[in-house]
Amino acid sequence: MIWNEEFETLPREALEALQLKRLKRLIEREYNLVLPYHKKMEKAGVTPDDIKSLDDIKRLPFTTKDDLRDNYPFGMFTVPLEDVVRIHASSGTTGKPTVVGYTKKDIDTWAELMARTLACGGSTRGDVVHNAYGYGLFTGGLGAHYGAEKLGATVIPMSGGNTKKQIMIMQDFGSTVLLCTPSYALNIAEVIRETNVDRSKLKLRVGHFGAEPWSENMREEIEKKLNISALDIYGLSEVIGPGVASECIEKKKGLHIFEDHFIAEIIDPDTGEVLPHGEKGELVFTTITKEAFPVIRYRTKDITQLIDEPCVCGRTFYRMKRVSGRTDDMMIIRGVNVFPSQIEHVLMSLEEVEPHYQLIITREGALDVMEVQVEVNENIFSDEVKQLETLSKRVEREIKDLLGISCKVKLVEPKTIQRSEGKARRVIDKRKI
Ligand code: DLL
Repeated sequence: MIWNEEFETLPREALEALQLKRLKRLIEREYNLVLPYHKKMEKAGVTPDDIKSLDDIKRLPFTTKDDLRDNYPFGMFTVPLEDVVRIHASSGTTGKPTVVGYTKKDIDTWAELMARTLACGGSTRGDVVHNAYGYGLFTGGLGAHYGAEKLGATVIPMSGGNTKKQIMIMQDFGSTVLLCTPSYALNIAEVIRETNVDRSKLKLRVGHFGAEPWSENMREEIEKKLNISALDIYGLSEVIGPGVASECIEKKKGLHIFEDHFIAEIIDPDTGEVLPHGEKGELVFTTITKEAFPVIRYRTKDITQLIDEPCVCGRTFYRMKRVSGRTDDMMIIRGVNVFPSQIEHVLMSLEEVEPHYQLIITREGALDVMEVQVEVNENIFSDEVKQLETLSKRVEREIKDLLGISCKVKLVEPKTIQRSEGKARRVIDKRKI
């Protein structure tokens, strides 16, 4: 179901004309109102008058997390604080969080984007939306909440955690749509099984999962265990929060970017050069309708590629492939670039192991060592030691075949790896501690 036919199915040419008009207005505002942007543009030798076509976006300087940190907390806002009605922040791994602000109109835009996202899963006002994204400074909870209300659905503001209660509410209130991280969805599925809840008593139909990387295999696992359609949703607080891009239930292959509000580019993370559609690189966003905190060419560090083929759902927006990792997620193990998603891919293709894993990186002497800790399923764990040994050797071999590096595999008992209630922590890099 398409929520906003007028914009979501705009012919490409009209869409690009709209983007250009909005881009020009944005650059004008940033140049005149935000000192850090004025300085950056001055340094790059570009003024608002230089933006004559969409292609001219390449002339504009990038924005990075460091820019936001340098101007902490509100230095890059375009409006005075009295026009800001909401603040969110994303917790950085180190130091101060990244702070973002919204005007009343921004909140409306965001709600519209999340309503569209839910409509991508076929949801309507008749749905009961179980929102298990965390409420608070994180954009997931409130962002999804306002979108579900805008859709006219019935929202249950659960937030994360207390999984047994979540399941009871799902049964009693008849939740039809589940919103949470994919790792938490698996956690919920596991508790449903352990507590012998009759799956047929749940009305769940679809889930919108995001906020962390996940794989096709993990989608299959969630769909099978929860008996729902699992869709990928993407967003980041610096750009708006959830509601930047979403898969449609018709295709489930790539996420439509809401291009009437965001211009996406893919760049080579090393050179900053813009790459042609279809090539893999770092995703960059310019927000062309936000008021309080718009960003110009924000480097997300997320790795993906753009798909410019038409989609069966009728939306004309380009799609992005699922995010395969982040440029700063990449571990260098003995000189080889390794992304957690690659390991996940191997693990999820094996029936004997469960989708709960952690990667522990240490250094022994001058050598990096990666230990893959993964839970085995209950049947296997009670089997003979020899069988476990064979399995761990097999995992090691499959990882070696894919990545060309050796690692240690530690098969652990079911339920030993800490369960996630939000974003899962997959990597513990002890080399950095
Ligand atoms: O995670 C916003 C969000 C909430 C998105 C709920 C989807 C659902 P941040 O906390 O700022 O915002 O984290 C943003 O999370 O740059 C990606 O690295 C990662 N991420 C978000 N969605 C996906 C996804 C929210 N579908 C960062 N696949 C982003 C992979 C994702 N990574």
